[in-house]
Amino acid sequence: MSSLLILNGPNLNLLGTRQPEVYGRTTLDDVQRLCESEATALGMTIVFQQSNHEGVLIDAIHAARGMHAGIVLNAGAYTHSSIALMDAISSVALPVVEVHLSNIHAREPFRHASFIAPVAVGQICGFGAAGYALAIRALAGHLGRLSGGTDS
Ligand code: CA2
Repeated sequence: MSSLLILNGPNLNLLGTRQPEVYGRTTLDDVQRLCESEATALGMTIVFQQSNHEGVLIDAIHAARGMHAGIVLNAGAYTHSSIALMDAISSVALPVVEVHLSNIHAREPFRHASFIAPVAVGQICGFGAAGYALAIRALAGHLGRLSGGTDS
């Protein structure tokens, strides 16, 4: 059975407790349950992780090689700053779907740029927690695990 790594960056542990007008009231535990349910429906398993530390996120990406078929990544604010995360993704050659709860393109200009996007299969943003389920489904399609077609 294929496994996916769902990796969350800085401050996402606070989800549902602060700034509900931006990020909603869903907690990270809720997001984990949603991801587990979506993966199960697709015959896949997940490992769900969050860290506030760039190096821990990089280690998790490195460790995903040989363990997971792909990665759903919400790198939080590191999205807009971390060449090291971009290099880590390039080095493991695993498909990554970038996800954001908010529509980063409708927010401050500094959030419009992503170091993850150039090395990701695609980006999903602006759909709140549902974006994680969409990202899992997109990754399953990319991996050829959706029935009824060979679409990427
Ligand atoms: O929209 C997203 O998912 C973001 O990745 C969230 C990051 C932000 O820096 C990105 O630009 C977009 C921030 C995560 C902070 O999460 C919090 C959640 C609740 C309360 C405070 C912070």
